[in-house]
Amino acid sequence: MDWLTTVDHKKIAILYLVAGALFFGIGGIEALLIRVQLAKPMNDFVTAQQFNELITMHGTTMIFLGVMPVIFALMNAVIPLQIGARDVAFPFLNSLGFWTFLFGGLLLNLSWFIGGAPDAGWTAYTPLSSTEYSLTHGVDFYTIGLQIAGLGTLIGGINFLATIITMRAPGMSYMRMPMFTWTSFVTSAMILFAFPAVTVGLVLLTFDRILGANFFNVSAGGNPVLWQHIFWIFGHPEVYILILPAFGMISEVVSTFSRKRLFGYSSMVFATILIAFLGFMVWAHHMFTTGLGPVANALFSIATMLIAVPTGIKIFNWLFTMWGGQIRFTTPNLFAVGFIPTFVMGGVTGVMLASAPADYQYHDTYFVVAHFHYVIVGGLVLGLFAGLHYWWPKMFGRMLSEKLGKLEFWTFIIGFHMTFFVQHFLGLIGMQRRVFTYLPNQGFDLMNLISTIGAFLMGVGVIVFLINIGITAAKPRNASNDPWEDGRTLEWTMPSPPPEYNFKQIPLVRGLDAFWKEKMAGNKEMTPAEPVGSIHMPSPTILPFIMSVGLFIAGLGFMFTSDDFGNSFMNFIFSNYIVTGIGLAITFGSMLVRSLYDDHGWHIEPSELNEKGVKA
Ligand code: HEM
Ligand SMILES: [Cu+2]
Repeated sequence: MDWLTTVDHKKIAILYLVAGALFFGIGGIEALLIRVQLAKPMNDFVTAQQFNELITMHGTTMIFLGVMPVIFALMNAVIPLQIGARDVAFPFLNSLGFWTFLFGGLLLNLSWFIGGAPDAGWTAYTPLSSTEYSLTHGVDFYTIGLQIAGLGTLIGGINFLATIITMRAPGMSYMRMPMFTWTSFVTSAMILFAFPAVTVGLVLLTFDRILGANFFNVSAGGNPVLWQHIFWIFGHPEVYILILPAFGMISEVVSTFSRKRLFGYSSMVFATILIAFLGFMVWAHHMFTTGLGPVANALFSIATMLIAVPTGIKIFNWLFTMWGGQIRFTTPNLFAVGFIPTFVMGGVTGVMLASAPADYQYHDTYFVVAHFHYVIVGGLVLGLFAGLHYWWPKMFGRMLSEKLGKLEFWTFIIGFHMTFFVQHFLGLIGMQRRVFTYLPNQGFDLMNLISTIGAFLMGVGVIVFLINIGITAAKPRNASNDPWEDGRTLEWTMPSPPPEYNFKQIPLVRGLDAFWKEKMAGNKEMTPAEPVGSIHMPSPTILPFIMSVGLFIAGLGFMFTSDDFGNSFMNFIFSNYIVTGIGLAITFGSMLVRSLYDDHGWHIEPSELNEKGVKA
């Protein structure tokens, strides 16, 4: 029960992780079903409609519901510890962000059972996603589910911005912040600017579909290309929202396991900011073939290619960090080292796609599919595995098995390259993306089969990870404060898992890699910046959960307003917005309670400070 009411960032991290694992699993099964269908030509394992639903839900689930929460899980678990804070800036909002995210995701997946799954691709291009071509409620689930989930992401981003700006320990200037905190900070700023765009787009599409508006309807003066602009001005930054935290994780892991400080720290910070800026300037490279004209295409081409510069800076800095270091190939470091060449390959195909004339050839082929899987799976997912293995002992107090970790790494990365490497060539010889089957003897057969086998091998890698987690959970909780022994940042100064108040005394930061600096000075602990005193804690609350349930009900109610249920009572409550109203009343009611009822939290007194600890 306390999981529903918790406002502790460390427990919310675990909630995000569980939710992420759930959706990642669903998205993974969808991927395997897609690959089964494509394993041989003229296959009839699923129908064309089911195939469209599978690719749409796979893409949507993976990007919005699979990897985002795992990123948020690690941000929640690590950032307050890395900056020497007792919590995030707004613990209540932190929990609200999680629950809206979860209920949005559940709503989206409910579409499999009622109303039909979305089928217009994860980009939901109009007019394909209009009521004219998408007849089921699928796209309504998409617009409303993502709206609710996106609210959670936006809340989370704002919270991390406020946390990192205001809650750093004394002495931790911006240029002393660990790299993962930096990239999360920039990611949060990107969320703040990118998510409102998709919010607006989803509202417009919802209005078109449910209230009969005409924003994207050509016959009534609307414009479908408008949707593409709105989607990608969010969508391209979104891919950097995903990759930047992974860059941060790789930086931490590579420097820890090389026993060296990160090479070129300030250039890393600068490159991160530059990538974020350019990330907002290049969205139309997704639209070269829509007829923007040569001037726009050329400018967006060049802007896109420029991103390779700060990205290259990062790659070389990681290599120089390893150069001359005492490298240890632990599981996290294997994933980090495997990440580097894999991500570079994705970057190279990105620059190829950025060339507008070439893109006319590659666009909407498997080449694009290969590109974005190299960056998202080969980049982000490998980064997440590195980060999860690295911080697992801090989050749960137990070390994952290294043996199984290595097995998991090799099956996953071999499976990954088998799956996606051949897709470059499939694209170049003309296999289109998003087609549910293909004719035999076009040269597609063998490579598709290899791709499918590789996908199952990746699945094996994930299962080995789950087994590893299961076995580890049965072991005693005995990880030390600094289980990798070469920890450099503040999170390694405290017990694993940390007590619920994090720091008994807020530490004084005296340089970059604060803990390492103290170790080198011969100190075992940080110097405290304050005397031991009573610690103020926020109270647990069920309100965020209830607010999110309210939004969930309102969303469902709104979606079915014009349906005929063949039952006069059901028709009445839906078409008169009664269900919607009840849902909104629940949400606004809880907001009212929250505003009227003062809750000042509680205190942990110095005498209790040694007993309390979080239970993971
Ligand atoms: C040097 C860096 C990069 C460059 C130059 C680049 C360039 C491009 C271009 C030009 C396209 C459009 C291709 C087309 O539709 O014809 C594209 C698609 C895509 N890229 Fe990248 N990219 C880069 C990095 C990334 C990263 C870091 C990610 C994600 C973490 C990413 C994710 C995607 C996705 C998801 C698509 C496909 C979207 C869709 O149509 O469904 N890219 N990229
Ligand atoms: Cu892009």
